[in-house]
Amino acid sequence: MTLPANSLIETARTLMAPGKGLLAMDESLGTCNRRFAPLGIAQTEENRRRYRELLVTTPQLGQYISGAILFEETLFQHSADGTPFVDILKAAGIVTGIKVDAGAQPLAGFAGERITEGLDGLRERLQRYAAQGARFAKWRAVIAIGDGIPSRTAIEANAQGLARYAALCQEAGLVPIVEPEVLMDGDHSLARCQAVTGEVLDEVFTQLHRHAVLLEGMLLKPNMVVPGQGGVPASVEEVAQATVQTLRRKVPAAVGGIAFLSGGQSSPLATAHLNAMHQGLALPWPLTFSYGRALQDDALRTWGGDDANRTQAQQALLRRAQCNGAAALGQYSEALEAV
Ligand code: 5MM
Repeated sequence: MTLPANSLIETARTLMAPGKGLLAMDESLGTCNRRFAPLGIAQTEENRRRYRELLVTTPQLGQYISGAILFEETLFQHSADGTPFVDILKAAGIVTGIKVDAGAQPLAGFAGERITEGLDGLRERLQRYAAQGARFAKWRAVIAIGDGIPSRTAIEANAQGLARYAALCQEAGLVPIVEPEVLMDGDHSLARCQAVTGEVLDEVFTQLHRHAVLLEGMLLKPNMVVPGQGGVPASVEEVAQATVQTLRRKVPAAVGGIAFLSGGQSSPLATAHLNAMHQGLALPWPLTFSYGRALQDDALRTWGGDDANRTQAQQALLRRAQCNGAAALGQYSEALEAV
């Protein structure tokens, strides 16, 4: 009999396979609507289904994508010919995951800060998701940088939520992806992002230990250490160096792997940053991507709601997946963009 711990570790290893990363396609209704609106795509369930069918049926996607994070609606959807998306992913060698948080809400008493909700009934939901074929899950907490924020209260409350979620996932046999995102909004410096990211990671791992989460059977999905969007820009090397330094200081070597979010960076920049992180010191954990926008932006724009553009859109997704797969090995070069 396979012990649950062994199967968690095995799933985590599969997700962190060399040269592969994760496709985050778990936009909630509001986020998906915000992506569709500027392109004039009607914000309907059928259009979300069509778009996500395009993504999961991309030929050769499994060469570079180890896992796909789905929104709950998508987990139970089918392709036009009636094949469940979960089966399409499985046939492509891609592990199915599910976003299980219920989104971030204002944190009472702390203006400008948010707390991620979704713990109520989570144990039961996880059973349902596992029965539908999900083998990993994701929960995102958001931390804003600004005047006097983040507060210790926001950091501690969000870290505790992440740890309680992670423990419930492991109980259900699902690998938790723990996503504490320090936002890029603002004009703060690279150094400020590094300090806040470090403080958040310290608290997240304190809480994960308190909640007895098996580190080898979980993955971390952090932000890269970047200046705020309105701050003084940093070079690719500065971002890579600050990010790796922070993670080496704060993330235990036992963690199954680290897969970054892109957080609003342009697609090529997110690739270049990941690649640069593989040019220096040996790393104690595999380091790859779990991008949403930085994998999908080109594909969504190319599709634009019209299935006549489907093949080109799939090629755009595959291109980004291939470039980031190379970056996860430190083998990316701009020449790959033109292949
Ligand atoms: C930070 O967002 C995650 C990674 O996406 P990017 O690479 O675009 O930053 C992403 O998985 C996110 O958690 C999902 O898109 C769900 O977000 P919402 O806002 O819809 O809950």
